[in-house]
Amino acid sequence: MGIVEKIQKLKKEKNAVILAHNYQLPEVQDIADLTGDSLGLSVEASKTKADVIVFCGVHFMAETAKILSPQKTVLIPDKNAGCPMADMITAEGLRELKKKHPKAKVMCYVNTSAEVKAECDLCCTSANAEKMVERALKNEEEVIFVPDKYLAGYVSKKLNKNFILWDGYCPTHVKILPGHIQKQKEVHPTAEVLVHMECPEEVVKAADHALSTEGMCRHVKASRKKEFIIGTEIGIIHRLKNENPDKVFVPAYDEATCPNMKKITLDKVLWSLEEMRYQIEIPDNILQRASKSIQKMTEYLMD
Ligand code: CIZ
Ligand code: SF4
Repeated sequence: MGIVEKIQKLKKEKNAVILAHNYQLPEVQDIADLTGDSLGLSVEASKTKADVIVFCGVHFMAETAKILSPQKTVLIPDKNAGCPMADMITAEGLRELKKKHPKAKVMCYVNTSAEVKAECDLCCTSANAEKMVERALKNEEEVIFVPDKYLAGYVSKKLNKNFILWDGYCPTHVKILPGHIQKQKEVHPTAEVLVHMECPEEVVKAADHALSTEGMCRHVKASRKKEFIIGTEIGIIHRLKNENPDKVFVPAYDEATCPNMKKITLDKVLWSLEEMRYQIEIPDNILQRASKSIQKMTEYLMD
């Protein structure tokens, strides 16, 4: 039996669902039941009757799945697949910042640990950050927005609202430079340029649209354009090509890869199901408080 068949067989035996983030290796995306962004995947998995969730992504994403499905066993196939951006802020560090701004409301990007989420009033994703600020925080005098200074800067500029920032960023997205985009535009003059909001401001300026990963997938499907320059982790191009076989995708910079996302391999997915490891455990008091910041977000997004 090949590795894919072994994974499928074990998945059935254990009543598991396999989730793959948009940045995962192509072969991992191909064996997943669902591909998407961290919140979308966690929400969908929580609606299933599966006993086990295998999260092919980084640690904070598997934690988010656990927060939304505390009854299920959540596995991450490599315990060292972390997110350097999420690791740039600790609960302790955030508590210090909150002490300096005791009246401020605190919003965290989903790219944070459960411990950090537990210190926040609200959570957001890149797909909904702008909407969240408009709906929940517009009239607040002081807002702390952590940890991504570029996502916060993007929303700040769009809505003309100041935030108290944290010096966090994604090491993969800062590799993409305006010069890379310029170069690709010269080779592909009719292509539309889509970049992630985690990119620095000069890169966003050089693009036609700044979007989340799900925003990119939706935009491309609806667009009449045939060619796209993609400024985010290159793993997403596999999904974009699958969903839009008639369109052409060019990475803005082909070395924009996230080494942590690439730690998940088919071998590790199989091992994870065989050994039921590594299980995500979150202390109950942290889980409850982190869950509140996610619940609040969901409430604000209801129309
Ligand atoms: O929340 C996610 O999945 C991330 C980190 C990015 C995105 O834009 O989907
Ligand atoms: Fe974290 Fe950046 Fe990797 Fe996403 S691409 S998991 S933000 S380091």
